[in-house]
Amino acid sequence: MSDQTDETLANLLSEDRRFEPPAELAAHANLTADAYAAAEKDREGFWAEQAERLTWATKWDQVLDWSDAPFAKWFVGGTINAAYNCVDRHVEAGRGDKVAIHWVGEPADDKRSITYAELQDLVSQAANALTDLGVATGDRVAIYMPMIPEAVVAMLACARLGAPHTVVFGGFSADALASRLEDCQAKVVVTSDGGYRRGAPSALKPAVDEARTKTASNGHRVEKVLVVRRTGQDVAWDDSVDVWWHESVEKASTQHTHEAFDSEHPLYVMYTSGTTGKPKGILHTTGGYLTGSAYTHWAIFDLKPETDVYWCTADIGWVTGHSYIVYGPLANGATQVLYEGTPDSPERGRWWQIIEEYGVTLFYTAPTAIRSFMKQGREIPDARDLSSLRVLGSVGEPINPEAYVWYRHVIGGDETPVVDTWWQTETGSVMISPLPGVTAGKPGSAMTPIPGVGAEVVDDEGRPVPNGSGGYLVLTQPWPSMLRTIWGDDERFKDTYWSRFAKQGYYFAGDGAKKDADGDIWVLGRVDDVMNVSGHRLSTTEIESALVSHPKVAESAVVGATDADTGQAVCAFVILRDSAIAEGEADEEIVKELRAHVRKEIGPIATPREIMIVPELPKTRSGKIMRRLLRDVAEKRDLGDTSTLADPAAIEFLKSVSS
Ligand code: 6R9
Repeated sequence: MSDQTDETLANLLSEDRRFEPPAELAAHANLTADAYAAAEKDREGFWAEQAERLTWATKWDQVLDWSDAPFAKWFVGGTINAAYNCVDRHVEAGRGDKVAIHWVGEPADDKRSITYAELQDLVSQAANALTDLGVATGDRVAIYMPMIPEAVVAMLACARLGAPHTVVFGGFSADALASRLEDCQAKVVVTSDGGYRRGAPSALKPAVDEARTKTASNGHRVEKVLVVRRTGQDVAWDDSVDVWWHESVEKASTQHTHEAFDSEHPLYVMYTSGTTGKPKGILHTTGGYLTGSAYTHWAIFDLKPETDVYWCTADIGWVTGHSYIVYGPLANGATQVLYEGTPDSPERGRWWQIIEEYGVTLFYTAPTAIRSFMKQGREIPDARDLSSLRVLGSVGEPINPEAYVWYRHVIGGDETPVVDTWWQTETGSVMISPLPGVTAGKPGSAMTPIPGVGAEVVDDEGRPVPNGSGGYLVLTQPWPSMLRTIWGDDERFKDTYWSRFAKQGYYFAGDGAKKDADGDIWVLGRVDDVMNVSGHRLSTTEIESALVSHPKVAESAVVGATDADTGQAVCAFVILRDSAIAEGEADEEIVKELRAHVRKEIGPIATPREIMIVPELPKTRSGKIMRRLLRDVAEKRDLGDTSTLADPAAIEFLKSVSS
């Protein structure tokens, strides 16, 4: 990729706005510029210092054992309990009355604030109840729940028992659940009767029943299902398996003596989709993972636990919910908002109302959400007082410069730094990000690896590319929160991440990236998102950014479709802003305008062959655009029977393009 057509990146890289950290934030920043050099000089010493922010039962003898690379051991010989670190120790330190979780249910008057002392009781009760159900250290427990406090409690109860959890996103189908239950041989499932979605109860328990039947026919028996009553809807019940939460957990003792586990004891398995085949069970262990999530949450959000109110809008079914709702913030003793619902229910300004009501200071969300708010117009957030905010975070995909600037300007009152955080399920915690009190942010760039992390952009041979060029994003040094393996498949672990640059010993992230003239990193998206048009390499992200920089466009997705003439051709799907729709201009006119706009912004080579105006884009549950489906549409492939598609939004989308 080193010969990437540089002029095609001009749009992104000519973005020259810089945002210095606010003086007040810089003056009191948790992490300062000297941390980079300190970590560079003594990386293991730096990570050992970060591990000191946790409470260990036994201190480690060795920071890192990399002798069996790529199988890492961090804080070797140390013992620790993750749940104790996230809950009990704050109570012991006299902070039991501090709110851990301001839970906001979807029905507007459904809320509950839980202190650390209350959380300690709840987690102890759940640990006792799970023990009664036969869960022992090392057993796997699946969690399939809506965003209710019991989900966090269940995760921490598992951690307390040393029983690795696997949280399966509540929007996944019974089949997806079944394959995960089987892969990790889960003994118990924690679920609820249902959850609320846009004002209506939506069932969860039937999917668990179905998945259980399915796994049984494949020879795996789920022994018990623990069920929270959330919506009160009718559920099928099997007395030999099903147990109500309110009849077990809520009746259990609040006294529970925790045990300390080896630093490398498995904490959880999180399934993530691979490029092909079955999902990969990413394994995270205890001491290193907790060190990484706590350190990064403290450093990147500049967390001041006494005064900040933090809110991450992710679902706990994703890694972001694990590291930045559960483990990082709670290990740091933060106060945070946990929200059950969608951004636009019961009204489009619900998120901003919550920020105003709880005085949220640190906010973490995804570019896809930001772009949908841009689409609705600024009047909605403008109606609320968002002045409490002091750091805004972005995660999940590249953030277009336009979205970054809108986020900072409209949500952040033009004062708050935006931290664009690059990381993956596999990395466990953020690897590349600005530091809010140090970095002069550039819209669209994740900037540099944070202190302690080694990242590079390399060419096909694994050589660092010069500034101004593109290549593959790699991590050059082991880090504490790195995945330890793919559950049950060490070979796939080695093949997927460590074989591409085996000679150098680099971790291959699967993302393309570019270093700008200053050496700052711009993540361009998965390497499979890179198009090749007439021999020119074009990044989908870059063309999407150009489209979104047009005032009529709210969101866009670009794919490369096979083309007889050019190899691949650029096909764009575009969602218009509400204000543009209101003007009523004909689609053909807008398409013409947009083609000219891309040509001007990037160059003729990037001009889309086709632009389709659509009402929605098909997205995965974690908000990533389903590019394979878009490619099928762009290449006019017969999509066959679409009724097996799990996602109703995808089906809606397909209807809109076929009509
Ligand atoms: C945390 C999370 C990982 C993939 C990753 C990359 C994309 C995440 C990004 C970003 C550009 C960022 N990604 N953050 N791309 N800028 N700030 O999302 O984990 O679901 O495993 O996805 O997401 O492509 O490789 P996960």
